[in-house]
Amino acid sequence: MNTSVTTIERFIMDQEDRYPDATGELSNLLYDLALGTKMIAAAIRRAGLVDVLGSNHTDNVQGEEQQKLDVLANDIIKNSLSHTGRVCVMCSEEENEIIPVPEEYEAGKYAVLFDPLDGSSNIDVNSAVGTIFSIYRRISLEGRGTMADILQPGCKQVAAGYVMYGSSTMMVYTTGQGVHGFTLDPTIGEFLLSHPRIITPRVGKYYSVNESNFARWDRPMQHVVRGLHGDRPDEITGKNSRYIGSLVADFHRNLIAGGVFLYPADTKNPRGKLRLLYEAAPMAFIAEQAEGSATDGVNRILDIEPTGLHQRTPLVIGSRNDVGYVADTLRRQMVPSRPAEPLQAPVL
Ligand code: AHM
Ligand code: MG
Repeated sequence: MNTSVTTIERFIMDQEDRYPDATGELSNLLYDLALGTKMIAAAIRRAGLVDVLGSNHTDNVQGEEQQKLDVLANDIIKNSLSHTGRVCVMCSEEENEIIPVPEEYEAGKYAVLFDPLDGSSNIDVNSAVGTIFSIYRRISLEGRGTMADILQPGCKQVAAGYVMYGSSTMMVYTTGQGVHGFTLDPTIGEFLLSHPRIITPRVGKYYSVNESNFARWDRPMQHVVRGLHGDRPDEITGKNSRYIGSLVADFHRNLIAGGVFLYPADTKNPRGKLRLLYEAAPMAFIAEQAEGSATDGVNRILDIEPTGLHQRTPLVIGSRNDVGYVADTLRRQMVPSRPAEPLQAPVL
């Protein structure tokens, strides 16, 4: 048995010790999030049993009404953060408006944005889902936080991370000092350092995209994906396809093994499907810190100035050379003098 392990708490504290001016608030905030996500992990573990344990399909063993897991996860994260005095405002993919911390609690210096349970449609089939979070320093000067504290470009994030509830539960985060991964040891209930300083391969093995949207993409995007299939060996070596439909799981696999994830705009989602603030920006911060990159096809994701809480964006993210291939190819294919290729069914 290995008796020398690094808990997430010790790791966060050790990192902070390197900064003499650090007050410890960000460290504690990360630890609050780690605690909240452990509660979500515990709820997910029992998800398949809820109907078995509930007495009448609506009540659980304590007689409380069952909540949908994404609502439960949302409440857990809010409750983990609101009373701490470290946060002035929150905002969640599950809620329409910003969530200022309640008046009875002190307002702190951070704004926290989160997607409490991303990919929740996968829960029913026991596939991986995740929580994504993003932290900004407040820019308002006093009181409860405001919309301005939330609507900041991704390059201003002070921390971002995700927790993946998969075959094991993992937390991966960055504070701008590299990307570090922790695996939850369920026997002791602690996240232990398992993946220090993650660097994503410059060229990946995988591409990840929902191919059922192929006919809804524009021609440049179809050209790109044909290249990823291996149809244009003069441009790029073909890759292997992997797609779960759960951003955290798709991103995590590509982060570790190398690859590119795409959720482009299509005729059904003309601005893309994924949300800039809760999904694209935090993942882009992690990708860049792991030496990968992220773009909407034209702009670096971290440079986009948000204009709305639930703004969507196309997303191309992962291994740096692969994201570069996609962006360069889109740029070349957009040149109006080049005739568009005839629309063909994909070669699968
Ligand atoms: P959600 O926030 O409603 O869960 O939707 C986001 C999810 C992502 O996890 C995933 O990348 C994407 O939707 C999958 O979409 P699709 O089913 O269209 O491929
Ligand atoms: Mg989501």
